[in-house]
Amino acid sequence: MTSRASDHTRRTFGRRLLAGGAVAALGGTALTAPAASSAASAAETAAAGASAGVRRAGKGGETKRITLYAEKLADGRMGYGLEKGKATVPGPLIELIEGDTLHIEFENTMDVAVSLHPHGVDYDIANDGTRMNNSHVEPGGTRTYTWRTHAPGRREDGTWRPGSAGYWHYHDHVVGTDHGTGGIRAGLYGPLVVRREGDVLPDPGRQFTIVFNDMTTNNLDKGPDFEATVGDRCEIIMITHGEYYHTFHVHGHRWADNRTGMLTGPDDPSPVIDNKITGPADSFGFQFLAGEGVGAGAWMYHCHVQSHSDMGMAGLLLIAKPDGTVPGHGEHH
Ligand SMILES: [Cu+2]
Repeated sequence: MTSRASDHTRRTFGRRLLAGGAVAALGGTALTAPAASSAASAAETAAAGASAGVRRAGKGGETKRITLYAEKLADGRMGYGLEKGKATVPGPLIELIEGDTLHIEFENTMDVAVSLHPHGVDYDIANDGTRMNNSHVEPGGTRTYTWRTHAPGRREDGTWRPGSAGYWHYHDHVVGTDHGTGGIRAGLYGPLVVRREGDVLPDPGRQFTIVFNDMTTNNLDKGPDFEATVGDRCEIIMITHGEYYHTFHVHGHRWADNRTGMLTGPDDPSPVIDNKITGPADSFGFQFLAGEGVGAGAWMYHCHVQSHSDMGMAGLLLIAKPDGTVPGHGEHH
């Protein structure tokens, strides 16, 4: 834990987390090599599994460490943050590769008890993050939560054990009630992505977390806008919390309804969709090439329950042309 190697791991990992967590605020520049070529050729490259143009997840098995703070924000919301005073709603994007172990040094800076409860990863009961087993954190207290992940494989009895890879999330389980109803409502939730070795990676700064929480999006009355350039490999991590069922829809883009959101080849039977029903604590994610086959524009995403979108559960994927302009958009913005 105090070795130079793990310090190095911690620093580099922290930067990765920050890059992901700050996504919503970044305009950013296109960092991708294949952005200049046509979107179609980039897709073909990805489909062919060629290394040119796509980055892929490396081998898991690392031990990583982060510090996470639970904080009250000035406006009454509550959030998780990687640095004191910098909590966000949603919380920071945490990314792991199957086989990784994550130790989270967790500090509660609030005046109420709080916790950290993950979905999808492996944790023993001492890391459950609930009051039932005393794995919450009192005001001013600290605790180390440990999450582990594993690759898929055959069990001794011959059955297949799924791996940890997926689009998951974490949240409080203590504030308000023993189910964290008050904490989740106030913003104590965030995205967790576990990749399999070889999974295609999105472009840096192009990961967008969208959380339908009650009748808000990311606890905002109107959904936030996200920015990309045509050809960028973007990733949406979609999570639902609260009291209602929603349908998540994106204009002009589609994804496969499977673990990665991508087809593995021409015979992959996964349905291809552009709209998905989602209820409390569901999560899914997918990647898309911005504007593929349709071009730049202010592409909407929204809940497709009509009264919900009418009440503000909608935002924009602002996909710019290489010159930075978004056709048909700007004058009203
Ligand atoms: Cu809705």
